[in-house]
Amino acid sequence: MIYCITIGGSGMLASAMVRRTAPSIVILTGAGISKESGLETFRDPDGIWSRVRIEDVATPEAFARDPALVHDFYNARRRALLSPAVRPNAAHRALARLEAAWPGEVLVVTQNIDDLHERAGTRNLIHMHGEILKARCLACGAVSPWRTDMSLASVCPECDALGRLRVHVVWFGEMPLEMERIFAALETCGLFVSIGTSGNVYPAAGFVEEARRGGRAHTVELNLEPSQGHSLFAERHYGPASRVVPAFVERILRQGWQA
Ligand code: BV8
Repeated sequence: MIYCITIGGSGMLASAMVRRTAPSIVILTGAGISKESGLETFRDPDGIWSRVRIEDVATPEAFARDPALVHDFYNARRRALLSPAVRPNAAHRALARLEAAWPGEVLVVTQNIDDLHERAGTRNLIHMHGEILKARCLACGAVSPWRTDMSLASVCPECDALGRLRVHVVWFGEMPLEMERIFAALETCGLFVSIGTSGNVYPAAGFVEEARRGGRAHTVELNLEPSQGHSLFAERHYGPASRVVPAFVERILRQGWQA
């Protein structure tokens, strides 16, 4: 089945040539989409896991053992994200354009804890691994905005508990967020696109198989290089996200895709 729409110069939908309501699109992103904005990836040769061990900074056990070390790890990444030089790149902006112009639903599911998708204009967004600019209180459970360094001296903005805050991210061994909503979207989507992820971390790495299981999704990988699960994708394009993603979005808006 071919899905094709034509978009008038005004960006409005000029004439729908789709044979049924426009299919939904699910887009999974990973650290690679933010690399050209100046943020580090994890498993590239110069990535974060080349310098620190997951077991020391990204598990609940690590936080229980040495909360100050874990706070320092995320404080450094939060400061990097808040640097004026770090801004959304052309790939983030292309996904926001796709959401605005596509007549069906577009859902971005990001493994990233940065806010670059929001700052580029994406609205329909799930941070399945949490957000570094939020704090979660272990005393009252509140999740609050947090843009400064966090430590054992930090106070919960909701309940005033001292030293009971953790960064609002999903560590290894913890359940990612909004999984039911994600699986429901994967089951019914017509297009699943994976961008800037090495396909090492589950359950995100298994999403392409979930999308294929629904039977109707066309699956696409856009990455710098083939990921662990590259052979599971029906279509693959490699290169920097800031080049490959805008080109793909313009093609989809112009001529749809061959499922
Ligand atoms: C869970 C924290 C269950 C925040 C992160 C099978 C099923 C389920 C679980 C497992 C399973 N097998 C193993 C597990 C356990 C584990 C896991 O997957 N381990 C791996 C290492 C084997 N999974 C979990 O623990 C998950 N939890 O399953 O819970 C459960 C059940 C019941 C009850 C309770 C729990 C939790 C996983 C989340 C962990 N937290 N981060 C933070 O600090 O950021 S994961 C971490 O990896 C980040 O979130 C990151 O986003 C994620 C994935 O990494 P990528 O984004 O892919 O980044 P990477 O560097 O690897 O790759 C970058 C890619 O970009 C590369 O391919 C590169 O080529 C490309 N690239 C580079 N530059 C560019 C580019 N592409 C385009 N343009 C460029 N310029």
